Amino acid sequence: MNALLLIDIQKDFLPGGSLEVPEGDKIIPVVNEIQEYFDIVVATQDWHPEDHGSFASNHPGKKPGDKVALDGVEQILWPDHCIQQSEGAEFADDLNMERVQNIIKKGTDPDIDSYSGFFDNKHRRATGLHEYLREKDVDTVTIVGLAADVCVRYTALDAMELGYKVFLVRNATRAVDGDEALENTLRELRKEGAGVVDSSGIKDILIDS
Ligand code: VGL
Ligand code: ZN
Repeated sequence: MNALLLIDIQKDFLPGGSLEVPEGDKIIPVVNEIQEYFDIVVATQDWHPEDHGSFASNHPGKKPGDKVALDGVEQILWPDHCIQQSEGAEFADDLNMERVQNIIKKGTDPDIDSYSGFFDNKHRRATGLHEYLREKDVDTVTIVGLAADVCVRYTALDAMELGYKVFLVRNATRAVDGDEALENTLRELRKEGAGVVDSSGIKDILIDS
C-alpha cells in the first residue's frame, strides 16, 4: 500500500505565520491535487505546549536561531509556534483534509523536540505513525509538506531507516531556509535512497513501486 504523509501543513509555517516557510502556501494546491493517487493519507501536526523547550522565549537571554542543550541533545531555538489549541497550530485553511485518515500530533513533550513524524529527536518515543502504517501494510511513503529542511527531512530519514520506500515531491515542499536549502536537502535524501519527483510524475512512480 502507498501512503501520502502530509507533514506540518499548519498556519504558523505559512507566510505570515510565526515560523514562516517562504512560499509554504504554494504547496497546498499541489498537495490537494495529488491526494487521490494514494491509498492512505496521514497528516502530522506540530503540537507544542506553551513551555516547550524549543521556544527561544523559554530560555532567558536566548533568541531564535541560538542553540541550547535540551536533555542532552543540541536544539536550535525557534520562535513560539504551533502552540496547542492556538490558531497557528491549525491546518492550513485551504488544505483538503477529507481524505486524511489519521492525524499524528508531535512535539508535545516540553523536554524534547520531535521533527520526525515517527520519533522524537532522541528516538526515545514513537509517535504511533510506524505502527499505523504497518497495520495498513504500507511499504511506500511519499512525503510532502513543511519544512523540507527540518520536519520533512527527519521524517524521510526515519522512514528509510524503518525500511519504507520513500519519495519526495519537489513542488509539494519548501524549506524554511529557502531554495538552496531545499535543493541541498533533496540531494541528501536522494543520496540516502529516496526518490525525488515532480507532482506530474507521481502516477508513474506509484505504478512502478
Ligand atoms: C518544524 C521547526 C520547528 C517543521 C517544526 O515542521 O519543519 N520546524 N518545528
Ligand atoms: Zn516545532
